[in-house]
Amino acid sequence: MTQSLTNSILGRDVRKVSQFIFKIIAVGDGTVGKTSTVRRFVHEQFDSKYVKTIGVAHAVKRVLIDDNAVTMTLWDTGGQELFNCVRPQYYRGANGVLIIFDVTNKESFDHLEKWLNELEGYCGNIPKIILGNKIDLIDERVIPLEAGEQFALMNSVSYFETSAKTGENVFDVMEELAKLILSKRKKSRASKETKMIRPLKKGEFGLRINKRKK
Ligand code: G3D
Ligand code: MG
Repeated sequence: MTQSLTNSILGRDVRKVSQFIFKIIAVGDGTVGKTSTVRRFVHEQFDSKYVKTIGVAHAVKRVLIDDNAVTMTLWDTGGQELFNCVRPQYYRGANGVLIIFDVTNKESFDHLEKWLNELEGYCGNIPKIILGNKIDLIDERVIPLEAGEQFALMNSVSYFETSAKTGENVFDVMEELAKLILSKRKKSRASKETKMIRPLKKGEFGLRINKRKK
């Protein structure tokens, strides 16, 4: 389970805890709830009256996942989704992404394809999760759960529904994304280590391999 690092690291042998830093970004149309989702996760609050930041801002949350201390840096566009000039800086080095739409806004759902394509172009195949946000607005919902699930399935991406307002599922989503990134990191580390194992060649590292006398 994901827990706040400061609370749960106490009493553990810190040397046994692996350290990771992940850059997480959120993409999606304006007003779908990117800033609110990040704020809910990082600050555990929802505030509809906050002052919108300008430019790319980021917040940090440290969590413990099994024996891995993960520093999640969550980037926010600060409402500049339409400005192409900030995009490359935003996408650069991202390890995982939340693709968010608003279940009460059909257009934001129809644009998921565009966000997936843009991501592929900037980041390649990085761990990603699609989020249908604002599920607390039950009467205004226009995209049913099944439509979100089907789109995600067709694109081989996990799907969650959230409410940044009530906090429903927000921590579960972040935990899932961190786990996906961790498992990708560990796989790539393991494959690098495997590549390092090979028979020594004659003379390598000053090693003398004597030929057998016949
Ligand atoms: P963005 O960063 O994707 O542009 P914001 O979206 O996080 O700024 O949210 C846009 C508006 O949607 C805000 O309303 C915010 O309060 C609201 N919102 C975000 N998430 C939810 C949610 O889960 N449920 C509900 N009911 N509202 C949500 P205002 O009025 O401040 O513009
Ligand atoms: Mg925003």
